[in-house]
Amino acid sequence: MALAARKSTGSSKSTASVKSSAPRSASRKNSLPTEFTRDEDIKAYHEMLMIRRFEEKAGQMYGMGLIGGFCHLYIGQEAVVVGMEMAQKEGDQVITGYRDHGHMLACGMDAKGVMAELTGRRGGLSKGKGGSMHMFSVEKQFYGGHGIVGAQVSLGTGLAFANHYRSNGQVSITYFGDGAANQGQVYESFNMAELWKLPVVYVIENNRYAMGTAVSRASAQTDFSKRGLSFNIPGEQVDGMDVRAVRDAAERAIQWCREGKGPYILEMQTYRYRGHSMSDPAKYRSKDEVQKMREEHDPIEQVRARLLGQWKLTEEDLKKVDGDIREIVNDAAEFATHDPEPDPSELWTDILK
Ligand SMILES: Cc1ncc(C[n+]2csc(CCOP(=O)(O)OP(=O)(O)O)c2C)c(N)n1
Ligand SMILES: [Mg+2]
Repeated sequence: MALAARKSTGSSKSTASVKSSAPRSASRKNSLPTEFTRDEDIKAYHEMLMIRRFEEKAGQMYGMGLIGGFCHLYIGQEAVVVGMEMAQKEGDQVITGYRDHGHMLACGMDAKGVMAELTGRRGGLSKGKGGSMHMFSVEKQFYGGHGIVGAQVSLGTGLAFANHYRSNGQVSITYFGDGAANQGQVYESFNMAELWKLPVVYVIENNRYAMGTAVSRASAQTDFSKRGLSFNIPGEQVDGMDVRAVRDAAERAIQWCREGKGPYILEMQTYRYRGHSMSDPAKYRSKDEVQKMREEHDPIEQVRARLLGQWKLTEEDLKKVDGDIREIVNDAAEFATHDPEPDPSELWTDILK
């Protein structure tokens, strides 16, 4: 959908004034995000709920001992990846860290393949040899799944370099966390990206914690939209719990990149409801803090309220959507439970010799 056709633009704050030609903040500050159409709200609801139910099921299966190793759930952050995806075009690449199941589902990767990878089965997207943090799909332009904090930032910049070199009009959507934003290679990447005007949107998912460390305890500059200032990279703070604000900001950022103006930073202000990983009891924050976010800012509940109020869908309609999603997730879980493990001979394939 064309940016120009929209009534209003986002509820985000911008530090983009570092460049005279960059989008400016004043007109957007405190303004309402562009309304979704009925179909867009239904799509956003479906996609976010799909991620949530998938993650809940993955959490259960982990508890049952069916998933081993690390498993980082994305519950609470769904609006970020779904809003970004709504502004992308086919061919744009996505790369992220280890909290990656939502990104894969939003890219259109098969739920069965993702779940079977979590359980280490043959039908998993990495043939059961990668697990939660190591899945890729060239077909869907998803480049992982990276366990080394911040590593994907230089790789995502490399994807943008390839786009630039090939003049293919594609944009690299490179996600990383508030903790990763303090990594050195992030700034080497920023420098090169701006110097060579590479088409990369850096999406900083600020969920307020890096493992058990709150942002304020680890970061000298807690406004992550300003992290590109010294490189002249524009940035915005975005309400990452409102899928409409995310899509608005994503459209501005992606358009900026496609026009050849270089990289763009989006700080998505979001929240994870679960612990850092399945082994984290999350004692570094109060139950009230989590409860307040769930009750007042839940990204799915916001869309649900619009579907029932503004779009006059009924509880029955939504139950049906929920039922359809549960069926897809249950099928994926069933497959991931009964698909065989890889043959031992697979230990010697797909490795660098
Ligand atoms: C280079 C490196 N250092 C440390 C770790 C251990 N580690 C794993 S996740 C994490 C926190 C990252 O937090 P953040 O970037 O905010 O992402 P989030 O988990 O909140 O999505 C750390 C320190 C690692 N995996 N890689
Ligand atoms: Mg974090």
